[in-house]
Amino acid sequence: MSVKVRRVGIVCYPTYGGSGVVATELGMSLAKLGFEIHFISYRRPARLGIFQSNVYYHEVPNYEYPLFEFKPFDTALASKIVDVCLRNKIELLHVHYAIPHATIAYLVREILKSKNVYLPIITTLHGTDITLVGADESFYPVVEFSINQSNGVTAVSEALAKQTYETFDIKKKIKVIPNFIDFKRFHKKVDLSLRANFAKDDERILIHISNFRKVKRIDDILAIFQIVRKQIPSKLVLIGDGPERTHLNTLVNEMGITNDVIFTGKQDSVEDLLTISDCFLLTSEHESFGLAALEAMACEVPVVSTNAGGLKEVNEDGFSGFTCDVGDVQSMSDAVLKIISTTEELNRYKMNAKTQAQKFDIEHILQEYIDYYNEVYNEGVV
Ligand code: GMT
Repeated sequence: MSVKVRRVGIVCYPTYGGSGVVATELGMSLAKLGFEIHFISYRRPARLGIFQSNVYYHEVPNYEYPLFEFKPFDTALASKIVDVCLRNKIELLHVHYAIPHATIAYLVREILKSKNVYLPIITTLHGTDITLVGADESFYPVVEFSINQSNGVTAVSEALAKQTYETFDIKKKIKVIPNFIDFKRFHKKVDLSLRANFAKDDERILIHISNFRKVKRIDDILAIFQIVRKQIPSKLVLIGDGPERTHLNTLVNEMGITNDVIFTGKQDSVEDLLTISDCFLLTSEHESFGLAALEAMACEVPVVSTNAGGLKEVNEDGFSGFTCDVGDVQSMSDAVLKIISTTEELNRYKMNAKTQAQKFDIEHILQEYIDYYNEVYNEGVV
């Protein structure tokens, strides 16, 4: 008789990165359906919010010892997962981002096997765990081995699955389950009073949200903005923070656009800021999915992005916005101008953006994860 999985352990990065967001939203949504969800991480995941029934959080201790110049975090994480799984009779472990989580999951499964406990593991690949970091020789053999050892493997886009097969010798079938959006949270708000804080009535608002790493090519966003603002009065809102922030501040000063570029820092309610925006920019060199673009589209904000990785699957070229080659600042500027030049066109793209986002409604995608959990669990039952 086939078992329906109910108790799930979820391991993720707790920071603002997209993989942690996906893992947290997934777990919280499953909990609302009656699943018992145990998050295991070194810090409370950013989107976990207030108490919710069926959701538990287990923190990995940060063990100090003078000998440890580099703390053996992986060992502490594995030990914590073993403990949580045994105490709570976890039926399936779902880890997000392969490094080091797929490797830790494999170790945990083998430890439990030695105690005659069955624990299948699913690894979800998110992007740079394959494209940037995973492919680096410092990690390559371990990442390849660990992916192959997982009972189930998912990727957040077709492009990422393809790239994983191209980069590693993968023996497993990778199931593509795209990232999703919860329209209960991400939708256009009615109250637009916030807008006056950023722009005048006759100005358009361009927006970008990320963790400000080089891979996002935010210099290109500034270059696009420089071209656009010469033709249409606009403001650029940059949400987030990260290693590029200081460089971007300097660049904005040098370009003489300080008064028109607003750095808000990290924000929790990005949906409020998206609601008042007219075009979302995502100029990344690599982007396995582009969750931030999907969040923008759900709030009726058209997207101008590169065509890197999975972005073409998320942002339909010519419909919800436009996709252009990486670094092609002129084409991306033309695309923005096409979208924002008249209110009529802008409104059409806004509606299209929402329609496109509806393809990724959590209501459909959640069931794909549930079915896959059950399939993977029952495959390994002897
Ligand atoms: O960007 C990363 O380095 C890792 C990861 C994260 O944790 O934010 O981002 C990736 O996962 C997101 C969620 O699946 C995707 O929406 C992002 O496109 C992807 N980032 C890249 O591929 C650069």
